[in-house]
Amino acid sequence: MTKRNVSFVVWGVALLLLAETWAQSPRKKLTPPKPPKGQCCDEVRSLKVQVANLTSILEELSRKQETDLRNVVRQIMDLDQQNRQQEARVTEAESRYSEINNRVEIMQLQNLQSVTQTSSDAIYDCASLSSRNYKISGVYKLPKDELLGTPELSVFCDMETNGGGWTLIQRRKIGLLSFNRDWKNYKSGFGSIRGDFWLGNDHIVRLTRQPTVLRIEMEDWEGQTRYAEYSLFNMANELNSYKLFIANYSGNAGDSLRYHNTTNFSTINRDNDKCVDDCAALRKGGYWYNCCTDSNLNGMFYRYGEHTKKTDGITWYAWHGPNYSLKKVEMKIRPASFHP
Ligand SMILES: *[C@@H]1O[C@H](CO)[C@@H](O)[C@H](O)[C@H]1NC(C)=O
Ligand SMILES: *[C@@H]1O[C@H](CO)[C@@H](O)[C@H](O)[C@H]1NC(C)=O
Ligand SMILES: *[C@@H]1O[C@H](CO)[C@@H](O)[C@H](O)[C@H]1NC(C)=O
Ligand SMILES: *[C@@H]1O[C@H](CO)[C@@H](O)[C@H](O)[C@H]1NC(C)=O
Ligand SMILES: *[C@@H]1O[C@H](CO)[C@@H](O)[C@H](O)[C@H]1NC(C)=O
Ligand SMILES: [Ca+2]
Repeated sequence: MTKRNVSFVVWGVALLLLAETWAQSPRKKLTPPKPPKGQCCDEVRSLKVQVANLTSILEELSRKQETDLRNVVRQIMDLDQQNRQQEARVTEAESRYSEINNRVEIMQLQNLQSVTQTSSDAIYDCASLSSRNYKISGVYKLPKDELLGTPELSVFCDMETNGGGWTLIQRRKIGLLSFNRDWKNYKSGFGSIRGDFWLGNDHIVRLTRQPTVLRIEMEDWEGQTRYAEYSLFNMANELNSYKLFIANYSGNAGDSLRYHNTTNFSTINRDNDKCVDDCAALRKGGYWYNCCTDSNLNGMFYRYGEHTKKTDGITWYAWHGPNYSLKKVEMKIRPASFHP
């Protein structure tokens, strides 16, 4: 397009020169009929104007080309910057990834070193993780520890409530999982660590070998929350039927575990309660049944509308009586020696 314009201009200039020589020539010997004098000079003037016009068009064109070029350069620079930003984002993601990797490696390293560690150094529970500055609530993997004879265990840590360092041993909130299970199930644990679960009696026994605090948090269907805390919580081993020992209640839910103090654990297939009835079968859970309940945190989950009709629900008598099944429960433990 530009080339054509240039040749147009060249053609115009040639025409102008031709016209000028023709106009300046004193002897007009041209064969075509002579144009009148005025017409000739008008034509030259018009050609001059045209040339000037063409020149200005040409200048404008080159100016336009320059701005076009500048725009292209700017676009390239923009793209380059975007590219650099994207690269920075990738680098950031990579560094985060490697940070997580480092954490995993540290855990593995600690796992390897655990044989030579004293038990106070070991990653033993969520409290030890909290002391090592892991302050985000969520799922953690406790490495196995030869010295303590503990296998690898996934736990959910509450790192926020009242200073954090809590290892969850139970949660009810979704309601799809049955808690009406047998001795073996309660012994090794069941459910999903982010949802509803029982950590397992053997794991709980192991985690409570040192003086331990138990905290129970509850929510009702009206959205209110209450808690009960026992500054001493202990569970005997399987040989002693996972007998419960609790002391020193505090909280605002009322003390509905005291009635279960010093009773053995019962399940649907193991009646260890202090009653002629079979409480585990009546209350449809695994628990430290007396005769039978003042609370039943592993009972049936009932949804809103059904939650006040039965006596085998998730109950805490001191708060809502024997016929009110709670919406949410969490049981969590931490060493009595823990200092946030
Ligand atoms: C100059 O060119 C423009 C268009 O490019 C045209 O509109 C204008 O009439 C021209 N002027 C003369 C004197 O030829
Ligand atoms: C609790 O279990 C132990 C053994 O596991 C047994 O000796 C004891 O009698 C049981 N206590 C009750 C009240 O059933
Ligand atoms: C549970 O029983 C033990 C032993 O009898 C007792 O020392 C403790 O105070 C009791 N706990 C509660 C909350 O009553
Ligand atoms: C009982 O609990 C209170 C406060 O929770 C605490 O100060 C006290 O030391 C506890 N007593 C025992 C024997 O654990
Ligand atoms: C709870 O329900 C049972 C039967 O479903 C009933 O006999 C009892 O009176 C109820 N108790 C309360 C406190 O509502
Ligand atoms: Ca019985």
